[in-house]
Amino acid sequence: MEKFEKPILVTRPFLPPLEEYCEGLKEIWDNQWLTNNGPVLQRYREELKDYFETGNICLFNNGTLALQIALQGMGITGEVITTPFTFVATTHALYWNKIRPVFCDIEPDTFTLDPAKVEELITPWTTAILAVHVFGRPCLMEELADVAKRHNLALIYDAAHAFGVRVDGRPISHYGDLSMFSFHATKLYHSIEGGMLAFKDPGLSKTFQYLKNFGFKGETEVVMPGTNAKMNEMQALMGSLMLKYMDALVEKRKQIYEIYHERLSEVPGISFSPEPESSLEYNYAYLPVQIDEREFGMSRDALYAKLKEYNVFARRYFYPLLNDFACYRSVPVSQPLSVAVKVSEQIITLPIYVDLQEDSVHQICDIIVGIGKN
Ligand code: T4K
Repeated sequence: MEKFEKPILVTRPFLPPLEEYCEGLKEIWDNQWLTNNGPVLQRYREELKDYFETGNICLFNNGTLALQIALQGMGITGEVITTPFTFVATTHALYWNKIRPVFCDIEPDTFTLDPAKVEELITPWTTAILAVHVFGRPCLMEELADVAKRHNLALIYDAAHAFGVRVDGRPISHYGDLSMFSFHATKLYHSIEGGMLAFKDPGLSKTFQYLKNFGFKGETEVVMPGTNAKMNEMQALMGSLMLKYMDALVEKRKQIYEIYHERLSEVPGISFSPEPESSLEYNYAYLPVQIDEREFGMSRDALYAKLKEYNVFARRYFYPLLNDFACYRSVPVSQPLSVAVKVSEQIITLPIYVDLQEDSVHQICDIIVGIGKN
């Protein structure tokens, strides 16, 4: 088991050829237009409309602000049922809108909200479900839509990890009332930093435009107390260039996933989520595996620490659960979060990125198998 000479991180951003970005920068220099709905952003928005097969999209400078603005613009208040197994920004977006998060357990295959348990938590104050397609695996969308419909709740998806995912031949954003995508550098698709909302109700478009630009309508009228959440031209340029590489990026990630799967799925104590079904075009955004301490012979935390000795920097996404963070510890939890607790204690996300060489993936697998045996 050989130690890596240089650190292997959980992810590295893909970057298009520098010449392509420089070429695009020339245009931005010529335009002398850097942000505030510039021409590169306008063109990029059209490209994304095609990609997402909808006109109802809005771009932002990051995913967190996009989600905050989504909740504000949709008028969500009171209580929202959400998952504790996600990145902390999901719940922060609720909190910034003075909405009470109600943490609900997840189901064990996709690590997404358990629809039956969501239903148990509905109160007269519930206005929405905020579910997360964690690691890019779709939530149980049909069941969640059914619960939302029967109780007249908005169904909002944090699709930060789900760029490029399609279900039954349609972009994942076509499900639910609204989806938020993150284009952060650590995502398989990025615009350096960036975010996007895709939504059903075209009436929301204007509201989101106002909210991300200080509430301005024209030059002299401010119609609501907005914030500044605009995407700039350099971000839009990166996003636009990245789009044409998407298919190749997903294909490469799939190959990496397959090596890990082949090498590790039979190892006692290591489990993968079920293989994506044929109706799902998956993006291989992350590589989560669960470690059963008893069978593997070592806890997830011990493996995580041991891997570092070999210069492999896996991550424990998502541990701790959000309700265990100091700022959310006082939020009452009225349901045992048993599945979420178990997954959060067992999960480890292994390195996956386009520049990761196949030899390196094999080396990581050799290390893991070797560690498990000792
Ligand atoms: N909802 C969900 C479900 C999310 O996962 C996120 C973000 C959001 C909402 C909010 O969206 P944004 O507002 O971010 O658009 C990272 C990302 O910062 C965060 O965007 C992401 N989720 C989260 C899952 O991961 P950290 O604290 O783990 O990032 P960091 O700096 O430790 O980077 C991770 C690895 O990537 C490191 O090994 C270093 C490497 N890296 C990172 C950057 C930024 C690079 O090699 N190059 C880079 O440029 O949060």
